[in-house]
Amino acid sequence: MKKFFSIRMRASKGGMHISGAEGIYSRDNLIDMVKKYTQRALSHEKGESDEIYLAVEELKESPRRISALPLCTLNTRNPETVKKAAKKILTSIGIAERAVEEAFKSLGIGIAMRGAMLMDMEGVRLEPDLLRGVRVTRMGITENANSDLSKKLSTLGINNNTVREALILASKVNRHPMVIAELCISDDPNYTTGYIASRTYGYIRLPHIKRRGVPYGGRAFFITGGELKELIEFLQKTPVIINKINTCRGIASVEEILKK
Ligand code: WAQ
Ligand code: MG
Repeated sequence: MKKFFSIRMRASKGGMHISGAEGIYSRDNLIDMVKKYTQRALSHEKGESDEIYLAVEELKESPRRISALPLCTLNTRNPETVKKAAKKILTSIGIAERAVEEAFKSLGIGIAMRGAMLMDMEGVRLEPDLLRGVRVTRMGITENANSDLSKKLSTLGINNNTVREALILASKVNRHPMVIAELCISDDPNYTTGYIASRTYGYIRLPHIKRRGVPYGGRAFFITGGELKELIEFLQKTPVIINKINTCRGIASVEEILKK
């Protein structure tokens, strides 16, 4: 069996978080990638990190290979239209309107969680640690899939780490049968595009989900059925690698998305 490694990096400056990233790599690429992650921590636009933590860990099971979710961007113009669109989309797959309300409310009160909230279809919080949430790790993308994705995103003018990494995370999360959908708002005050992801509709980017300058965000996973412990184990531990990219298309309206 070929050996795979998880590399996880987290960097800070004067105690302030600067950058975090991770991936799954074969033995052959390990040393190059450790160098790349170190460079990334040192040359971040937020400044040069003075503390860099790198975890390199051999995976004891071979990564599950999955396809990325298809991607599109919704034509939303402000937080109000995003909420409306999110309600239409999420209620169409069985999530209660009050659960969507609850998710937006919880993500908007400014509590910075390291991980995601887990919500049932009615909006009841289920994560064991309500302050920390559930942190998804051990995901990556193959070199071929990454260059295919970069090409497709470039034609849309959105080829950056933020989009690529969010798509990888969402593709892992929404792979699990207990996950019905995910709602995400970046915690970067200058990054105002969020997304909804689901197996039904794929990864839908939501421009202007928040106003510029808001320094918090978060993630909510809407879940149903099954064993919570097993889901959390999957999200935190099971290695998953994207080896195939789906269609990436430009701007769409809610109506076009719901037609699917
Ligand atoms: N697992 C679970 N939750 C996480 C993780 C993780 N690995 N990483 C971040 N979060 C939570 C945490 O509460 C963060 O505050 C919040 O999500 C936002 O994280 O296509 O950059 O890393 O243009 O700021 C969306 C891209 C970018 C949309 C999302 O999230 C697009 C983003 P951030
Ligand atoms: Mg962030």
